[in-house]
Amino acid sequence: MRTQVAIVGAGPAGLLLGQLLHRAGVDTVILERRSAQHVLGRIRAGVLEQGTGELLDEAGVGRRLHREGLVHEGIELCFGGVRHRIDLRGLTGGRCVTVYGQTELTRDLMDARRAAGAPIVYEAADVGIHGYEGPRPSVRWVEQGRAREIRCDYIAGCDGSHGVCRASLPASALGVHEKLYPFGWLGLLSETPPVSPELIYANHERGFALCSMRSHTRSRYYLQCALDERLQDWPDERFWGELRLRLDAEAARALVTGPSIEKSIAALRSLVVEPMRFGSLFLAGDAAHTVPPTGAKGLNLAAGDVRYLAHALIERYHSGSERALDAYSERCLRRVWKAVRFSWWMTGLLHRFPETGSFGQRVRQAELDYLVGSRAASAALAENYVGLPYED
Ligand code: FAS
Ligand code: PHB
Repeated sequence: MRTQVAIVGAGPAGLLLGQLLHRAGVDTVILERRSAQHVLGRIRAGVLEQGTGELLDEAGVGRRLHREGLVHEGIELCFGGVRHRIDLRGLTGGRCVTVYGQTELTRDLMDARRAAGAPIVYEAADVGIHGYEGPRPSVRWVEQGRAREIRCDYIAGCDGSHGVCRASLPASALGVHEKLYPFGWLGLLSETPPVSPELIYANHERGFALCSMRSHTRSRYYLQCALDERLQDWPDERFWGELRLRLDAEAARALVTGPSIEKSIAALRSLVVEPMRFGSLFLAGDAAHTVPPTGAKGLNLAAGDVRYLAHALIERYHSGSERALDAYSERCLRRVWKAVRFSWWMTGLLHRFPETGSFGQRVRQAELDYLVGSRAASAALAENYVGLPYED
C-alpha cells in the first residue's frame, strides 16, 4: 500500500487533517487503534475558538456547528460570592466562542470521512512508525491478525498524549517541558438545563468550579478535586451539594440537578514537546502538547497545529515548496507556548493552592479584583480566551 500522508490517530486532529487534505486532493490513510464508538464515547472539550470554527468551515464540516452550536459573547468569573462578566465580544472587537462538544465535532468529521470514501482503519493494533528520519517513511500495524504496511511521503502523528509517534522518538531528540498540578477535575455531564446562559468560572476557598454546557438541555460541570479522589466516593448528591457551595447564592438557587450520565476525574498538566517535526514525521495536537482545560485550549490548539500542517502539506503538493513545512514546528510552538502560558495563568488564578497559604489566596483575590476592574486586564483575558490570531 502507498499514500501521500499517513495519519496516526483519529481524534479531532487526525480527522480534521485528513478532511482538509482530502479536499485539496492529497491522499491520506488514517490509522486509529480504538473503535469509532470508543473515540466518540470520550467526553472532553466543549468550547471552540472562532478560528477553530472558521477552520471547520474551510474543511466543509461547519454546518451542524452553526446550526446547533451556542455562540457565547461572554464568560463570568465568580469570586467572593459575586459574579463578574467578561465581555468577550466587546473587548475583542467582535470575536466570540462557540459551545459545541468535541464529541459532536468528531462525529461530523467521521461522517465527512465516510462520505468522502477516504480510507480509515479502526482498531489498528501495534501501530509502528518507521523510516521517518529519511524521505521514505512507512507505518506498520496489525489488522485482523494480518501484518500491514503503508509507505508514504509524510507521517502525521495525531495520536494524542499517550500515542506511539512521540514515544518512538529517541529521548535525546526531544525537549520535554512539563508541569504537573497538585489537583484534578471531577467532571459531571447531566441532561439538565445549564445553571446560567454563559460559562461560570468560580474561585472559592473550597476549590475551583466550572459551570459549562453542551446544549440548552445538557450541562457539564467540573469541581477541583484531590488527585487521589475516587469516583465511588462522589455520588451525584455529593457532587451537586459541593458545587452549590462553590457558586454564588443566585446560581446555587438556580442550579437544576439530575442524574449524571457521565462522571470522570482528569489530572491536570502542562506539557510541550519540542520540536514538533522529525524528518518526515510531524506531531500535531495532544501528541505534542497538553494543557490544563481551564483555558479551553486543548482542542483549539490541536486545530491550530492542523491548520498550519494542512496548509504546509497542500503547498508542498501543489507547488513543490517545502518552505511552510520547514517553518511548521517553530510557527506552531510560538502559538502553543502562548496558549500554554494562558492556560497556566488561568489555572493559577482560579484554583485553590493550599501550599501557598493565606498569602497566596489573598494575592489571587487581588488579581481577580484587578482583572474585573481593569478594561486592559479583562481585554488581555478576552483576547486569549477567544483565540490569538494565526501567523499568516
Ligand atoms: P486525542 O487524544 O483526542 O486523539 C488521539 C487519537 O489517537 C485517539 O483516538 C487515540 O485512540 C489514538 N491513538 C493513540 N495511540 C495510538 C496508536 N498507537 N495508534 C493509533 N491510534 C492511536 N480540551 C479542552 O479544550 N477542554 C476540555 O474540557 C478538555 N477536557 C479533556 C479531558 C480529558 C480527560 C482529556 C484527556 C483531554 C481533555 N481536553 C480538553 C483536551 C482534549 O480535548 C484534547 O486537546 C483533544 O482531544 C486533542 O485532540 P487530538 O490531538 O486529536 O488527541
Ligand atoms: C467544557 O465544557 O468541557 C469546558 C469548557 C470550558 C473549559 C473547560 C471545559 O475551560
